[in-house]
Amino acid sequence: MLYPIQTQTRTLMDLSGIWKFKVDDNFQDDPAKPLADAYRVAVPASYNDQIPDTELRQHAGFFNYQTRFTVPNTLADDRLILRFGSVTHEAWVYVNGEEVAYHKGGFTPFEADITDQVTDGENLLTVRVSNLLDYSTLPVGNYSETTDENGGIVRHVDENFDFFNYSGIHRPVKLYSVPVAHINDITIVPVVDLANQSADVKVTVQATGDYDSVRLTIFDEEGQEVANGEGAEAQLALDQVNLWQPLNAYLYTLEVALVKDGADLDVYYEDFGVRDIKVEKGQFLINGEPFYFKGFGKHEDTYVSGRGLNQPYNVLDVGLMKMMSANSIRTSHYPYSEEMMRLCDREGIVVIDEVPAVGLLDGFGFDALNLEDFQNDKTWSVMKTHEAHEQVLRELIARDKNHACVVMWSIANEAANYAPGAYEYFKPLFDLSKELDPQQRPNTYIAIMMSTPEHDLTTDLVDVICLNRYYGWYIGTGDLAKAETDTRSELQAWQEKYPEKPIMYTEYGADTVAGFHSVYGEPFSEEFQEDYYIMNSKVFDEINNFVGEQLWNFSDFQTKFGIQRVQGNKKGIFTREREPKSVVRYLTDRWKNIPNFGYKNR
Ligand code: GCB
Repeated sequence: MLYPIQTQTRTLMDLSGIWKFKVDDNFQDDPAKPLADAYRVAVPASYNDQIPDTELRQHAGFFNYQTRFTVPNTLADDRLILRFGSVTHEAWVYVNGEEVAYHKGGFTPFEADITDQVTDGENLLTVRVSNLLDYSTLPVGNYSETTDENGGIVRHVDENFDFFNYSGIHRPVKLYSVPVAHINDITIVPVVDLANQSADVKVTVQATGDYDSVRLTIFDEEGQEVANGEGAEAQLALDQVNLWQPLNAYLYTLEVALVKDGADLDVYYEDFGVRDIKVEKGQFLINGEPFYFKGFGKHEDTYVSGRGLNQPYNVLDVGLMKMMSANSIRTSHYPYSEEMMRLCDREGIVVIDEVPAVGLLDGFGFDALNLEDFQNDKTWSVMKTHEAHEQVLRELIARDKNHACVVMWSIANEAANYAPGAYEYFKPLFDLSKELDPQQRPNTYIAIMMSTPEHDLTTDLVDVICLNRYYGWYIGTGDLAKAETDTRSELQAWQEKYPEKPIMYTEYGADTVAGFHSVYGEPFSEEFQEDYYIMNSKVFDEINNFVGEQLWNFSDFQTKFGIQRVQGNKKGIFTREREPKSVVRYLTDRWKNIPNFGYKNR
C-alpha cells in the first residue's frame, strides 16, 4: 500500500486539526448530522489524555469523531481518496452520512474512494470508533459486560497485555487526489550481487485505467538518474551500488510514471534501499556480514499524545539511540506509524517489524510467569484470533514490504508457544508470511520466559530465536548471582539444541524509579538497573550464536493499573520525558565498543 504523497499529478490534503469528539455507546448520534454537546480533541492523537475526566479516559465502548472539509474544485476531474494512517481499534467512516469505509485493526492504514460522496462546499466527515478488544481481536482483551442502574450495558476491557489501551484516531487523516488512470501499488525487490557491487532491482507496478506504458527511473541521492526501464514488471540494473547499511543509510528514489500519448498521467516516487539479508550458520547477515543488534523494544507512547503520532518524539528517540550507538528497534507490540518507518529507513535504524499479536495467553498476569501446567493450558482452544492474525500480517507486509529498515517480521509477542496447539496455530502464519513477503525476510516470534528449550513447541518455525527474559526481576527478584547462572545455562541450552539458529534478547529489564538510589543496589534503584545490565552483558558475550541485545524498554510508558505498576511501567532506560537514568552511560560505553558487524569472534 502506497504512502500518500503529493506529486505533480497528486494533491495531498491533511485533515489533522481539532475535531469534535463524543461517547456514543448506544448509537444515538446520526453520522449525517453535526454532533451536539461534543468535546474538542486534537487529531491525530489518542483521545484519552486530552480530556481531564477519569471515567472518559478509561472508557470502553464507542465514540464519534467529526470534522468538515472542502475539496478545491480544481480537482473535479480526479478521484478523491480518504486515508487513515490508523484508527484504534475499529472504525466506521461516513461522508455526508454515507458509510464509505470500515476497518478493524488499530495499527494499519486504510482508505476509501469518496469521489462519489463528496459535494461542492462543505462535507461532513464522521468516524465512529470502537476501542473494544476480546479473544477474537489483536491485541487480545478480556471483554465483559455489566448493567448500570438503568439497565444499560456497561462494557469493560481488561487488557491482556502490559500497555495502556490508548485509542482514537492515532495517525494522520489525509485526503488525496489521483488521476483517473493511476498507480495503485509498487513492489521493489533489490537483488544484490555483493561481489560485483551491483544490484538488480525488480519492480512491479499495479495500476488502474487507460494508459500506454509505465516509465521507471531510478535516481541516486544527488538526484542523478542511475537506471531506467519500462513496463509494469521490470528489472533495472544498478552498478557501483551504494548499499543501505545500519546507521549509514543510502536511499535511491524510484520514479514511476503512467504514460499516455507521451504525457505523464500519474507519477509517484518511492524511496528504497538496497541491502541483502540472510540468516546462516547461527549468524544474522546484513550485506554478507554478521550483524549485532544493539537497541530497544519501544512503545509509541508520549505524554498527552498517548499512542498518537508524535514526530518530534520520534526524531528525538532516534537521536538518542544514535547517541548511544544503538542500531535497532523492535516495533513492540504493533506496527508503528509509517512516518516512523520512513524515518528508520532514512536514519539507518534496523527494524524488527511486529504485528499486534500480543496477549495470546489465556489468563495473562505477572504470576503467569510461574505457571508450569503447560499440558492443560487452554490458550489455543479459547483464542479466536486466526482471522485477525492473518489480516494483520497481510496488512503489515502490504504496507512495509519495500522498507529497507525492515529486516525481520515478528509474528507474535509472548504467545503460549509451549501450550498444546501452538504449532498448529503458528505454522500457517509463518507459511503466509513467506508467501506474502516479496523480499523473503526472516521470520520470528518473541518467546516468553516459559518458552524454554525444553518446553517451546514452535522453535522450528523461526529463523532467529528471540527471547524475552527477566531473570533477577520477575524470577528471583534481586538475586543477580542466581540470575547470571540461569541466564547462562538457558542460553547454552538454546545454542546446543539449535546450533544453526542465531539467538538474541528482545526484552530484558528491571523497573527503575528515576532518582531512586541505594547503596545496597536494591531492586527499583538506578544502581540495580545498572548491575542488572552489567550481569546480562557479561553472559551475552560468552555465547557465540548470540547476535543481539534489545532491552526493555527504551523509555517508561503508560500501562493499566495494577500493584506491579506505579503510573506505568518503569523499565525505561529513559524516563517518559526522555531523561536518562544512570544506566544510559554504561550502555553507551558498551555499545560504542561493539561494532555493528563481526562482534562475535568465531
Ligand atoms: C513482557 C512483555 C512486555 C511487558 C514486559 C514487562 O514480557 O512483552 O509487554 O511490558 O514484559 O515489563 O513486564
